[in-house]
Amino acid sequence: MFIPKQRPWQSPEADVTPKGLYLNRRKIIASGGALALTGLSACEAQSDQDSAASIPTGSRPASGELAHRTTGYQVADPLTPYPAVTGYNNFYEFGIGKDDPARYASALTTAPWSIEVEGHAARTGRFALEDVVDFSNLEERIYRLRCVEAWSMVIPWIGVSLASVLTSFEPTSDARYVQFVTDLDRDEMRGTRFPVLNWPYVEGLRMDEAMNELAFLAVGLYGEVLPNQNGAPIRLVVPWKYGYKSIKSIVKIRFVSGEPETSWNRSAPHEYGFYSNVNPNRAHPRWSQRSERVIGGNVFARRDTEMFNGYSEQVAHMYAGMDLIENH
Ligand SMILES: Nc1nc2c(c(=O)[nH]1)N[C@H]1C(S)=C(S)[C@@H](COP(=O)(O)O)O[C@H]1N2
Ligand SMILES: [Mo]
Repeated sequence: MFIPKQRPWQSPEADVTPKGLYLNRRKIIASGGALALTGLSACEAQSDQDSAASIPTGSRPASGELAHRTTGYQVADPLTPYPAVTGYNNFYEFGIGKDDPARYASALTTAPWSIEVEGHAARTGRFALEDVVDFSNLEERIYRLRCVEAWSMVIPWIGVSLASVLTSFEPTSDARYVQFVTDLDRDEMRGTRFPVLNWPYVEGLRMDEAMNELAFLAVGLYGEVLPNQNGAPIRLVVPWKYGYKSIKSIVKIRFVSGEPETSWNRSAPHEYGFYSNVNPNRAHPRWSQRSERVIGGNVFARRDTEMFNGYSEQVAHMYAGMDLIENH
């Protein structure tokens, strides 16, 4: 069920609760204790926790811990160690080396941050990130990430379902696809001074894919605010597709009627299709996709790559009857 989001000016506590107390209150609610201390009724606290859609908090931490709840999204494999998750990255806006993002992405200004919403939806315009994501209602999801370069990680993301955010913009029936656009700042993103890709980085999903329960918008990982190299302040996570679909540092969301342009498809269409579902049966023209290198453990650690990265149960139905080699 979708509960329409309250606007900031409809939120009584936005103008009466001092920021410090407010943040503190969120922590207390998240830990499930000591409600009496805040002077709030249990009912108010409950509605904060239970609402399916975002109720903007008007605030988000700049760094450090993010209050969140755990969910059933787990995987059997061990988590990739934090230093690897935040030190071995692809974020070409900061350079093409795996350690360039960790080195240079700190230059990106992530607050204030706004997202422009365009196209076939009732609510369009520019929204502060705090009005798009409810930072008092975050969840953790442990997902596998499979890069098209044949390596993989297991990452504990924190964020909100993509469906909850997209629904809040009230897309119309003409919205058959959604496109996402990364920030482009030539001063802060040193890699964009080189024509490696046609900047800004763009990605897209079919609407049913975007509304799938697994599609996620991350604002954190390992219990903390998302490091810049991982796509701060907000990035997509689509665990059944190759990593490049999980676009970072999103500034624009467009509801469109036709298949939108995507950066890697535009750059090398025979190598990277629109769908980009993880598929061990379709080799990349230059290498096999049968197995993957497991990052963070033994340098020789490998595992077999699974169809849809192991998420067939949740996503295979969306591609029934489609030739997944042709529609790669
Ligand atoms: N804007 C943008 N998003 C991006 C990329 C990029 O270069 N620019 N790289 C993609 C690729 S190839 C991968 S594998 C993942 C890596 O995410 P991580 O560094 O958080 O593990 O981000 C994806 N999102
Ligand atoms: Mo990737």
